[in-house]
Amino acid sequence: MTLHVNGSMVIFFIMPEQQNTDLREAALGILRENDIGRATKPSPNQYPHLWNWDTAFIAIGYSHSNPERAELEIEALLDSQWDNGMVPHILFTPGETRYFPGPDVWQVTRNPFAPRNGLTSGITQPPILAVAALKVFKNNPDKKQALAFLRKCFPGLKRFIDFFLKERNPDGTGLTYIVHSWESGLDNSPRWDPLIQSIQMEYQPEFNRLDTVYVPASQRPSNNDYSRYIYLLEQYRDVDYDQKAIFGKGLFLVQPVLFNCLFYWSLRSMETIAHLLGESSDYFRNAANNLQQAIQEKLWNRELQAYFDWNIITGQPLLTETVSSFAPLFTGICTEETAFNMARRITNPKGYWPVGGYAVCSTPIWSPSFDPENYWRGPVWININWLIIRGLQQYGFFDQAEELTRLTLELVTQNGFREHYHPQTGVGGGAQRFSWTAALVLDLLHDRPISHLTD
Ligand code: 9WN
Repeated sequence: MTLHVNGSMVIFFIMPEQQNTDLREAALGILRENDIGRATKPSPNQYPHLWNWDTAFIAIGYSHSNPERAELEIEALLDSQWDNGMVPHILFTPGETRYFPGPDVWQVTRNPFAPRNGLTSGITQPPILAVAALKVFKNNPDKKQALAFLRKCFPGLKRFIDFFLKERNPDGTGLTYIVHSWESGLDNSPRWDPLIQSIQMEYQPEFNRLDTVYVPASQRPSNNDYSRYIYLLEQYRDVDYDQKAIFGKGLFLVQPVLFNCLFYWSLRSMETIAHLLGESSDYFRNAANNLQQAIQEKLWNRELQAYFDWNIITGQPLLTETVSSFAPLFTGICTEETAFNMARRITNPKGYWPVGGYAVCSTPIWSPSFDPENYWRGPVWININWLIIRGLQQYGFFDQAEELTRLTLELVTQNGFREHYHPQTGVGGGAQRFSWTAALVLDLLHDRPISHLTD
């Protein structure tokens, strides 16, 4: 049995229980290594700031062993919240220059709602913070402290929900949209190719990439795509990050399945949190019910029997199937029949679960865009597996969920805590010593085999 930690290989000849203890210790070591004070960065060099949905996963990881730290992670991220409720996708570490684009490029203080120190990006990321807050509450045996934490972060969590319902709700159903592929969290997914490529740039942005210093360029977006990412940023900066003006530009406007399913899960979590605090939960329950209906009506494609993102610019679905099409499984909002079909597709060796390899591919093997090494275009991601495991459990596919849990833990044990993994060989790619991989391994180890049924 081998365990790779911090790039070096440690050899173990041990029984499974001991193996789990070692993996747990190694995972906690990664989180400690990435500690930057009140919170944890995603990885030592590639991502040296705080990222929105990474922080939520990290808090979940910490919640079993160190509830105070888990609470602090969420509080630190909420400190970056804009006055319009948006929790930005990045909270920058002062003086840190290893990541591009930094605060000098974003220049968010042009917007009256941005924090006055300007140390954030101007866009958001998948809203899973409320889900994390509720899990942190549930996993803390000291309920007095746990309740005080919920009370403290409730206003911020609510304002983050409000942001989507007020600023990003064109249909009035709560089906929210994103304005940049970075907001999706699955930045380089082939789903975005047609949108990114159709952006007509009026000029070529000038910049130096830093994301290929620590990670091979072959695992990162092309220069062509990256120029368009920066072009979008500059276009939004030009309108001072005003939400209406960004919408009006019509450059990248999508209502994604995964993003909306996470939003739905957050609304349900907020319903519970409000209830625990003795507040009215009607607002969240109504919003969740409306969103559930909107996902079914707008994102479900009856003809193809699958969920697809909606491109607001063309008024058409984006008919590129990737792993994110399965998101309704973990929210529990699809029918038993659909869940059965999804489970069959996920376990298909020609699609997402290669024989002798590792599931779940972020883009199916049969797709012309499949690339086993380029991020979000094929590799396995631990946060996605964590969500799929929950989905399989929700619909009673316990054997498949258990097998995916086992494979996921084996993948990390043998290849280290990487950002993502080659689905056929298991070799790690992207950033090294990646925090959410460590955090979600901690959660999987803690809860085996049935972890999320009560949430
Ligand atoms: C841009 C930090 C983030 C994750 C995203 C992942 C990647 C950033 C990048 O890293 O995105 O936000 O520079 O590639 O795609 O999901 O939150 O880990």
